[in-house]
Amino acid sequence: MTQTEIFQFIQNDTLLSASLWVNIALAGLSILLFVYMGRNVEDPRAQLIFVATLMVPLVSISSYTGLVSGLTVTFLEMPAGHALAGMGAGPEGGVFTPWGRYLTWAFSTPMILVALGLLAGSNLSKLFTAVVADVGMCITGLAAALTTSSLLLRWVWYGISCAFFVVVLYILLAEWAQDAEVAGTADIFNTLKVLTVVLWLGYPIFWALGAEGLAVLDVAITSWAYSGMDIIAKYLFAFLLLRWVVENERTVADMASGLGSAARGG
Ligand code: RET
Repeated sequence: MTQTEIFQFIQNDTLLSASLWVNIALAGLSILLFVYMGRNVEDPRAQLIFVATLMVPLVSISSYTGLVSGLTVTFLEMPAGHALAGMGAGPEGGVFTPWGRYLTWAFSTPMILVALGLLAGSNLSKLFTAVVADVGMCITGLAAALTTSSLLLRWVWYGISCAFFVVVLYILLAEWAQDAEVAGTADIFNTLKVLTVVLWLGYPIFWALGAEGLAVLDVAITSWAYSGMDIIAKYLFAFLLLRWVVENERTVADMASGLGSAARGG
């Protein structure tokens, strides 16, 4: 199947293409809004939180442009035992695999964690661990989506990805929640933590239920599920975080940073 054919396949499915275009539009608006919101931020730490957060819609607009154009989408024949196996590859058969989504998560989600870690006053060890585990989660999730030789191995990749995810959850829920108390940012951190943990749990659930997993949900519904979660986990999340940073720049500037004391922990 050529890229043009894939592009046309997506355009012909209004529900599917709308799930992608909506995010391109919202990411574009978010970029403009966030640049405007951050125009007077002067503290370097607050600026770093801003830059990390601004990267989220920038990666997102790139990700969705790749998907909508057909560049980062393919149709894969599923291994024996999969609910959609034996359909061949192509628009009439094969499973719609938006692999660009999983790839670009490896660039966007670490930015979310950097922003959260800075907000919580994380030390460098925890920040590094969270980011590396998160990239591991995304890349092994990509491997799960692209493995076509064995159904078992698709789910083995899925399991490895979940193991990385547990590390991220632990740092968010246990380590950074405590750090944020010390840093005096617990209120906003806890709001964003709950938003993040609840929404991020949705991604592996929808992957498992979607066409690439157990095939309970069809392609357009799965795509909308991710797009809807993205809207809240990225743009709403970023907006809440940046609004708080603008209003509390002094608190951010005065935060005792653990970043320089990785070896000592704490
Ligand atoms: C996969 C499948 C394999 C198991 C796990 C997954 C988790 C994905 C997550 C994605 C979060 C994405 C966000 C994107 C916004 O930019 C890869 C679906 C655990 C948590 C927040």
